[in-house]
Amino acid sequence: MEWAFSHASHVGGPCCDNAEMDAIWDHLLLDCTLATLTGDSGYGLIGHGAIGWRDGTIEFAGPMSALQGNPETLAARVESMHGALVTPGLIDCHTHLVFGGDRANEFEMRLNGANYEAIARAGGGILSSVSATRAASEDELFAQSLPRAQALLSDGVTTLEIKSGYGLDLDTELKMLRVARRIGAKLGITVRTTFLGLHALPPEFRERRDDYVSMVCDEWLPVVAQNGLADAVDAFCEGIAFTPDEVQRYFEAARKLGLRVKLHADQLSDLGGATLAASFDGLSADHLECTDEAGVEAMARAGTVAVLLPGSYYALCETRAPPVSAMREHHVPIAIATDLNPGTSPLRSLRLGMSMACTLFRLTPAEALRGATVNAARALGLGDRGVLAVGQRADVVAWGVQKPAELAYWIGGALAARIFAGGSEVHA
Ligand code: DI6
Ligand code: FE
Repeated sequence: MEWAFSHASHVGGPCCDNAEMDAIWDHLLLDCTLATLTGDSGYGLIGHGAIGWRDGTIEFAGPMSALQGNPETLAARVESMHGALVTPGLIDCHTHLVFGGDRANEFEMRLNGANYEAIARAGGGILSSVSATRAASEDELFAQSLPRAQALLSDGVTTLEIKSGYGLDLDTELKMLRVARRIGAKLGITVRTTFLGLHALPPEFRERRDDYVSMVCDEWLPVVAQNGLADAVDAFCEGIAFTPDEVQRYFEAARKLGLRVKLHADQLSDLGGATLAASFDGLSADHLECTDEAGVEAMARAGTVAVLLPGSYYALCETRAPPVSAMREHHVPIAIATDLNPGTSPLRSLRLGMSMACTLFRLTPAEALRGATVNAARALGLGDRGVLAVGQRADVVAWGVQKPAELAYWIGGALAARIFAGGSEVHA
């Protein structure tokens, strides 16, 4: 088949403008190397591909040879990508990027011999971020957090999850969730919010654990739900945080309100967190360094996604990697996220997280890309994104590389050339 379209345009360059004609799509990208991520494994690669969308929804994703008619006339904007790799927008399904201050001092302390749990027990750690987050006004918190979201966006993230959990009083928790939503609106990307009420015991409840857990379950959760400020709930189940029994109470309260659950599970010790999350049909269990095979099997049965967080493993100089072979064997979907937080994972690039997942956890580059797209969408309960297919949201990234393995291969830097969210071009 012969076409009369010109190859004179280049990525980022001019394109033809058919706005006055009755083009069928808003935007059509030609000569793409499409990594569709459709199918059960691999990249779902289509060479010499094209992708077109209208009103924010993909209406064509396939080989150029399957386009009907002269491609130049099919959309209001038609551009050649000259073979560039095109993927779904990346999805960072676990972040804590709204917080006040930083904890670079603790990074220094750890490298001078202190350990993460000891710093936390001495009142530093999460509680030091709680003080800074409470002290910041809503506008200050927004101003401090926005550049972190922009950093993720600038290398291809078009959907991200943000947790509360550095407030630990109701007003500050709500402030964090509002700031998270505001970031999504400002950047034109999707922000999903998660209420992390059980993150650490606030200092004012040091002698009253049960009172704190009751208050979160019986008073705060209903307010968060009524205000529509959270898409899911999460807890930190760990020796330095909350017990499985406390988490169970909290999950029961969430379930009554119709909120899905996620869990920080088995990061530093095996408290059976993976099994607990699975028993509540959890969207995901995250970390999982210490999870045993029974936990992996429980996740497989429940369809709970394993979210691996190599940034915290790296920054804490951990040595026990999550049980990736067992996850593969039991067909547990694996997602990758940054865990962007001030204490254990100040990681501002999901693509760097994919690289770390390959080198530290031995994922293949295809598993890493699936982990930052299709499986990450599932970890957020989103069925409308994560693959390039007709009917999906037009969250689309064109990269300055041609081979999908390059996304995890290049360590750091920014490779995204063009970023579209819901069909509109978004810039960092
Ligand atoms: N996510 C968390 O919530 C904790 N660890 C993790 O990976 C604590 C984060 C922090 O120290 O602020
Ligand atoms: Fe986390």
